[in-house]
Amino acid sequence: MKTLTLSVLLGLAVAVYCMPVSQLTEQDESLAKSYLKKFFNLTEEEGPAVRRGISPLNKKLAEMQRFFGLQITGTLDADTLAVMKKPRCGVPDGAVAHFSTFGNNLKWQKNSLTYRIENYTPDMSVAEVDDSIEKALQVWAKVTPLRFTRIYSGTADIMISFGRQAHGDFYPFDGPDGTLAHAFAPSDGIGGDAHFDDDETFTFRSNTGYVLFMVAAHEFGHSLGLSHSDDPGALMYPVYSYSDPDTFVLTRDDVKGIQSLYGPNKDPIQPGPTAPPTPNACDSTLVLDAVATLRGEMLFFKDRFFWRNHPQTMTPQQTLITNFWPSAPVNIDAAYENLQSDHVMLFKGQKVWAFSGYDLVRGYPKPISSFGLPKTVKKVDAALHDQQTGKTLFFVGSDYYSYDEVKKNMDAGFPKRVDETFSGMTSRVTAALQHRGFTYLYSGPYMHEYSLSTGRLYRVLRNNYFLPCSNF
Ligand SMILES: [Ca+2]
Ligand SMILES: [Ca+2]
Ligand SMILES: [Ca+2]
Ligand SMILES: [Zn+2]
Ligand SMILES: [Zn+2]
Repeated sequence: MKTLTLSVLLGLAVAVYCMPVSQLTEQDESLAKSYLKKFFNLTEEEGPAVRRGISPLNKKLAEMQRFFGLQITGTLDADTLAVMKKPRCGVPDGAVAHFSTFGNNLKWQKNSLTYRIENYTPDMSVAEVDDSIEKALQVWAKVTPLRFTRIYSGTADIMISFGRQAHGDFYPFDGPDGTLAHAFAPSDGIGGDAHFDDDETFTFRSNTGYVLFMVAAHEFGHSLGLSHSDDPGALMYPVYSYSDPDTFVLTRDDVKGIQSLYGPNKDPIQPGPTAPPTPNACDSTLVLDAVATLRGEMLFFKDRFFWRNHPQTMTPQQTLITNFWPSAPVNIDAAYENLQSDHVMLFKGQKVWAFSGYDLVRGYPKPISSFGLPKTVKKVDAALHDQQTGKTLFFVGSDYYSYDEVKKNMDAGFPKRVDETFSGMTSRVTAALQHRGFTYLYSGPYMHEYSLSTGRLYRVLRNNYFLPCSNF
């Protein structure tokens, strides 16, 4: 880690906020230490502690927090611990960067590579494993001149095996969860090989257990010379997230990474689709899908992602929606926090999902007609929960509805026209939020600040008012 960036980061480490979680235990601290040793090269004897009592541990914590886009405190807080507990790849995280390679131009000096599946997991059929591995290699073959040939005996460039705990290299696995797999950078011998932790439950395509295709596609990125990316949308992000294998596409970050080593695919085949870029808070034309609060934080939804922002710190942290709520929809229409039930509600099409913490509430998803919205309403554009009255407003086109969360029914006299209540709001409301007594209606890249009780418009602001651009 560069010393220059470090001193800047530590300067930011003043405001520490606490999530409503229990105290850190000794177990948490030893978990953090072993995590940093494994993935961020923390060593016990890293020279004398720097002035002002900054220990190597704090330094490594800051490095890890920066990599994952967490608030950089240099101390072990609840958010940091939560990331450390997520299932992930066993390869260490390198320097902070978008796609990165292992350095020294560690790549194969040939485009024709062989692979061999040495053994199988009992979790899946042989045909399913073969198919997952083949498809995972094709992910990379599609965008490069690399071609893969399977062999059934002898030594292949990429030897693929399942094992548990100590399995013949110096990197024993850790039982269920934690590390899912690891792979070695291109070279002779163990180079290029990929090992999967058979204490995990691998699956072909279900979202319970780990999809072997996803884990393998990531590991083969390492087998070909890619290191980890800090782009939370990238395949080479170190934390596992579920994706449907049938619709999976590489992000531009992954494609740029692998093509920096091998160049593009020269075969005259149609270029496959690539994932849209990860939304950027610095994009002044950004139109958010939905905005909501969550226990004092703000959530800004866009595509497969959301940013979390604690108003006191203003350091938005971007993550995949499914990393937080594995059963949640993506590209949502609207969201709000129900303070009465402590649920976060996510809307997509004619369905609504309710989450309590990380968990889907029983009985959800439900149809949006369960709120009493007419069946003709195909989707909700935005939802706003009013803390004062306990009412939730649903914006649909140029109209809005008012739902009473206590009585659990729609208020009479609705729908009303939006501009009847909110002066000047003649365009579609795309997202809505209440904060410190003000009501914010988003429309396109703008945000309108209102008093809900009088309907008076105070200010028109850019989308990034609460979501500051933080490319530094
Ligand atoms: Ca090898
Ligand atoms: Ca494991
Ligand atoms: Ca919306
Ligand atoms: Zn990895
Ligand atoms: Zn291994």
